[in-house]
Amino acid sequence: MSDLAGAIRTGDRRALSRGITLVESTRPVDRPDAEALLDDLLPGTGGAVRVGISGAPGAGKSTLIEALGGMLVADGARVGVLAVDPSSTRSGGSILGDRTRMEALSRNPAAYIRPTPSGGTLGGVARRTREAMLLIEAWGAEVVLIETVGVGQSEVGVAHMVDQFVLLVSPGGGDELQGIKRGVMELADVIAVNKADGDLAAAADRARGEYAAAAHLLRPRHAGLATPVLACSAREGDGLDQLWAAVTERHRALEDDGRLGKLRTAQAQEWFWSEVRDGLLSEIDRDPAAAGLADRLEREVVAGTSLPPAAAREVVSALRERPSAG
Ligand SMILES: Nc1nc2c(ncn2[C@@H]2O[C@H](COP(=O)(O)OP(=O)(O)O)[C@@H](O)[C@H]2O)c(=O)[nH]1
Ligand SMILES: [Mg+2]
Repeated sequence: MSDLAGAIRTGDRRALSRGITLVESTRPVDRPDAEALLDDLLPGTGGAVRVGISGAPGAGKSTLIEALGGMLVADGARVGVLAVDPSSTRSGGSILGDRTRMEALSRNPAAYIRPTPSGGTLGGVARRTREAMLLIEAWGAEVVLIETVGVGQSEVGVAHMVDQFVLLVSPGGGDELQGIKRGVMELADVIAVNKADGDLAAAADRARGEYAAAAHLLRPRHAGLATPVLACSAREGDGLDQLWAAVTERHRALEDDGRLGKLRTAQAQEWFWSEVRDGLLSEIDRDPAAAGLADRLEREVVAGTSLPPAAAREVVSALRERPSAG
């Protein structure tokens, strides 16, 4: 593992790929090696600006990442990209689409692009993404961009592992605004209305005003830091430097007043407890008696014949009392 760690530290992209494949492995036999690798690389992590890019399918996230990533590597930065797409395991199509969309960026030796497979538990996805992010930092990335589809809980999970969360929206006008959940807007550090080009330029400008008015009424993610609402065109490359300036300005402000450190500490704490919860749940899954009991009690809860607290206590007791726990 130390050879692999060394190669990753020197900036070897193939070694990085091998490392991420190892930490993504769901085979229990790979876990000790994965953890040894992470331990080895840990001192070299934490140095990147971690940015989540969220938004509905089609908003232009991949196009934005290709353009923004290209801009950053041209400025001399090393950039890692993780694409968390819950649909990717089903169709395979969207990742293929992203690959071609990010073709120029993926050929650049200063960039590393990796689709993060979904499947398994949400906690599992989060763990793989966080660990991949750490490896990418050890590889030397100054910026990590995480693309997530704005459906379900994946974006909330990603918001809890990044420093800056960018919500990308399309210029659809009022209907669009109503479709975006207030909770998601509250997670955003920066809101960008994309496709501000050609026929859509006027609509994008209108939408920008509407989002700005809506954002004004929400609690900002960080007290005292209002949420900027910008317009951009990922296709034309317009407004991307303003977008990046807004992200880095906020990042620096949080770093300077100590809130970035606190945010990352809170994220590590939260990650720890989610691993504890996942670990306990998988203990239940692995113990046939406990798993059977849990299934039966769940049915009773559904049928209304048992109350959840008592049923849960029974499962925990069964786990505690099994012979192997001795
Ligand atoms: N006009 C215009 N179209 C864009 C822009 N950005 C992305 N698109 C188009 O929107 C579609 C979805 O883009 P994609 O990046 O795959 O969106 P994602 O699903 O959010 O990753 C594609 O057809 C893009 O060419 C933009 O800035 N302007
Ligand atoms: Mg995409």
